[in-house]
Amino acid sequence: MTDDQWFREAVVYQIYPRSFQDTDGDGIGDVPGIIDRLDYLHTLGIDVLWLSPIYRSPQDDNGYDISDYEDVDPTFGSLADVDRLIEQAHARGIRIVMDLVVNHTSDEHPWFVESRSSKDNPKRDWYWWRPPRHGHEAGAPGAEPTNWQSFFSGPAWELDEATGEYYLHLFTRKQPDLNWENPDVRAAVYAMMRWWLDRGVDGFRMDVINMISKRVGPDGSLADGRPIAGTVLGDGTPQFICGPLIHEFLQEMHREVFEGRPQKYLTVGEMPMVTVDEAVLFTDPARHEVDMVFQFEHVDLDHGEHKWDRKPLDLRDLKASFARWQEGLADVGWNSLYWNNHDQPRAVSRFGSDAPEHRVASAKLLGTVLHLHRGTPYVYQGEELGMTNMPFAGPEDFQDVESVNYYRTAVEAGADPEWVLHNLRLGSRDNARSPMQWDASNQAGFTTGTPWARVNPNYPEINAEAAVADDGSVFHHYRRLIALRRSEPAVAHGHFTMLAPEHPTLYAFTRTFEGTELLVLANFSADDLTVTGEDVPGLDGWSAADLVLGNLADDPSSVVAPLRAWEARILRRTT
Ligand code: TEU
Repeated sequence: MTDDQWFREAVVYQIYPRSFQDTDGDGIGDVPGIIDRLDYLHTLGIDVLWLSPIYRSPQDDNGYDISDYEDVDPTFGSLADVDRLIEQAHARGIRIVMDLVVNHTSDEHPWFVESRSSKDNPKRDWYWWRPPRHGHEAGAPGAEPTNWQSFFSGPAWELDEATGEYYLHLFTRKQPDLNWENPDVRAAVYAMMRWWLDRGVDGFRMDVINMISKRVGPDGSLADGRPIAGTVLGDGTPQFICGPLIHEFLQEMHREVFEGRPQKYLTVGEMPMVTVDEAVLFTDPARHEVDMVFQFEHVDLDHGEHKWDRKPLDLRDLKASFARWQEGLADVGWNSLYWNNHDQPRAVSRFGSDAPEHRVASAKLLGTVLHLHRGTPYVYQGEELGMTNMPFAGPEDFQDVESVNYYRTAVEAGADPEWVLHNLRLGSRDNARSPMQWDASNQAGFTTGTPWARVNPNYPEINAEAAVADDGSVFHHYRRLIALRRSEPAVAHGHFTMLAPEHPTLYAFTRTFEGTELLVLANFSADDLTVTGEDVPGLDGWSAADLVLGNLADDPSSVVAPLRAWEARILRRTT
């Protein structure tokens, strides 16, 4: 491995600053809070911190709507705090990766304020402005320039009354899309990125970066849209997912921002709907685009007709998806690995079991399976504690703009409110955003004030202080998984082979590297599972003594002993 591939051996920890640690009592997490918790993160053993946005923002989408890229929002602290964070993280060997949100800005960003001020403003073309649809009056139903639906409900176009034109917003109306075809926009973004690198950050997680190149024109199909009971909007995604100039833009970004610097930075592109074939192109080191992408296939498998319509997950589909990505990026490119982030419900409640008797084992099993795939694993704050989904009572418990909009539009369109609520409980992003549970004290040690989002009432039991003190906790299992990655090169570099793809509850695979073979066996169920030589060819060549890490208190007596409820084993042998 060359130095510029260091990210392959790294484990990244995602912080959602708003919910991580508050220090000033305003109920919102802040940068000094992150600094206070660096020792905890160092104990866990992670290499990189990715911070969700802390830039100046009206917080319409919790900071993914940025009004000043080169300043810190006062709720999170100051630039001086970030400098201190960088310094103190680096002192512990931890790198800092910032969120880069440049598909859109806030509508309060000075660029947009200027752009909307008049049709002939020099920055007019920095965003996507269009007159009403031909033959329609501005503001009339259906007058939007295209029928595209926003990701957060409703049309993707908003009328600006003053100039009579519409601007494009794929997300909320307070997140207008930048026009990347304008070279001045690109130059401004690159300059901002260099400014952060000069401050000492170690890379970027790039928000919806595969949407920056668009064909703003054709209507979307109605049938393939993301229907929310009764909507008549269309699916614009074919026009802006991995659009025509996307590779050109990313290569230019690499040249203008990263090339020629003494350090290899980490770049990860968040790419909804990206395919394996596209991901190979994006992550081929020879093409100089990004190191890895966040793809969504595995977290969309339990979606029905649309994101909100959930269906039970079939483990065979999950394995088929992972196997396809492992194989697709085996020779060229690289995978990112995640169960969780700030947009996804909690993994243990979704892919494991949050029933009290299974929570710890299934959370460890999920970590085991994920970290043993080939790719760079991401841990989302609280995942290492087995934090669960929230017990939401009613619609008033939801705060996220996506959830709030969905509830309103779906109920307005005639959907049964109980059904909508049920969908939100399972799928709302608010599940991931409840405050980090540090200890059993008031508000879980997150804040001395009133937390911006409710703390999960299970914090007296599920919290970091208890987990660190308990050698059998999910935390220590994650710590061991990360340590194993350090001591065993097959974890980062081994060749991946999926076994028993058709088995409904067994997740089994091998990793092989320079004479070492790892075998991972995981029981995705609460029933005992007997693994046979048919599932795992050559099973009797393995012995219980090969066990390097299990997830239950007592190790199995033999390798053929049935896997118990949510049991996961990592075995190792040399040939
Ligand atoms: O998310 C992009 C995205 O398309 C989804 O994951 C999404 O936000 C949602 O869950 C769709 O159902 C990124 C950020 O991660 C997210 O927090 C932002 O809201 C969004 O972009 C806009 O910046």
